[in-house]
Amino acid sequence: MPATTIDPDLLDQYLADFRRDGFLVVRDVFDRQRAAQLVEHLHREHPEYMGGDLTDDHCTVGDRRITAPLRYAPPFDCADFVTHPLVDAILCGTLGRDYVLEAFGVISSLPGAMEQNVHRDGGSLFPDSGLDGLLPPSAVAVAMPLVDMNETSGMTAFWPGSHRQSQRDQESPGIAADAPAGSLVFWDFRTFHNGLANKGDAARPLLYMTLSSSSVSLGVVTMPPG
Ligand SMILES: O=C(O)CCC(=O)C(=O)O
Repeated sequence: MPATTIDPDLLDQYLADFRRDGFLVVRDVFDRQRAAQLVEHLHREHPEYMGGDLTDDHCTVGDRRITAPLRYAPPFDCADFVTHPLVDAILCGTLGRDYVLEAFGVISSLPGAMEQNVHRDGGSLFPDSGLDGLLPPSAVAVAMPLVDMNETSGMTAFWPGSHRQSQRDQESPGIAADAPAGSLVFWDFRTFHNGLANKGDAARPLLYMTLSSSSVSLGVVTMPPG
């Protein structure tokens, strides 16, 4: 199991980096065996997301790149990921203590996937006001690469600071996260990013979840007691 104590100074540094850059990579949070076990589960339960014939239950997010929900039940009842103390601490520090889990699933770039369009996942609350860049995030994605993200399998590239900008600076290059299997990658929904090409011969799956601030989640109705 992952370590449960987090150095407060290190956590402050992570939160400062995330607020400044709009993304954060924490390497080697889970051991490689855990990531490999999840890859095995995907091959057995969902070969369609690992290069097999695709069914309807997925969303195409690029050339040979899909995202699909995973049923939160064995073998994908990943409490070690969803409730990991570091994940919780970073989400509490960015979205507030009562953040809401919105989605849980897999993003898979299949062998031969081309580079994905640069995009943001959303998260602009008042797009015409010019104020969005000043606000804290309304939603965050957390991903665990299940295989090494590298030049061959394809990394996720991020445009640091773009969560504060209305447009991306077209001249500046993205920063590619070469995160080993079992790392954690966090990004603010407003941060411009893309998945790079998968030049290898195996799928590159990311286990992921998205979370939102309870103040913007439309999925929860809070009734006053009584
Ligand atoms: O495949 C990746 O590395 C990123 C995927 C992505 O950004 C997305 O699906 O929104």
